[in-house]
Amino acid sequence: MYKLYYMPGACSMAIHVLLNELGQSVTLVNVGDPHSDAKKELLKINPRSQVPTLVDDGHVIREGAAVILHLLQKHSNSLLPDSGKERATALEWLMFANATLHPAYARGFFALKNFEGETQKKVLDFTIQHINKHWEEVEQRLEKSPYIAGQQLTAADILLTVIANWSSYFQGIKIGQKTKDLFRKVIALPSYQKALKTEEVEYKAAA
Ligand SMILES: N[C@@H](CCC(=O)N[C@@H](CS)C(=O)NCC(=O)O)C(=O)O
Repeated sequence: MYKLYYMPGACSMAIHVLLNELGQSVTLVNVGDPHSDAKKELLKINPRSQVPTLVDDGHVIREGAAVILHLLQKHSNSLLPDSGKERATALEWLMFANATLHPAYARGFFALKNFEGETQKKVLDFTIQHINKHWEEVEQRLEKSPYIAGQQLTAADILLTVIANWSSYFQGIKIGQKTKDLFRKVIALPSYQKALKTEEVEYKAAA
């Protein structure tokens, strides 16, 4: 039995969708309120107090990429090719989402929280330029294949779709049409719809 510490719409949503996709039942713990008992409980098992944090039968797994790989290895699925160049490509895009695109948005959130006025504007302009370059790269890639890693849906598509929905916190993020087509396909999955409903999140990035 799984327990997932999550915040509505955060990167933990990719794990939530994945668990649904894999047909696994999960106890969800919302740590969106920083003063809640749930957040204190999370701090006890994750010193960074971040989501996603997954508890798998008493074993705590932190870091989204580690959680995704753990679940994909454990349950039968087609969300990560088994071997070869296809697997390498799917992993590359998963890590791009987790370790390049996610931190780029995180810098934007950091600027919104910690800077004001002209300084905030400068940091945000710079950050949004970077985010837009990343989305351009995604768009170019999707001109060649229907999914980010090729012909089949992989976990990378799910994580990209989750991250894109943070764009409404910022002004000036540009996402191409092929990329939005991908988001529409991903959010149409019953597993994604269920997660949106449970977390009470509206999907805005495909519009
Ligand atoms: N490297 C971590 C980053 C996780 C992360 O930044 N999570 C955010 C939400 S998307 C979070 O928990 N933010 C609250 C905080 O850092 O206190 C991972 O991939 O799991």
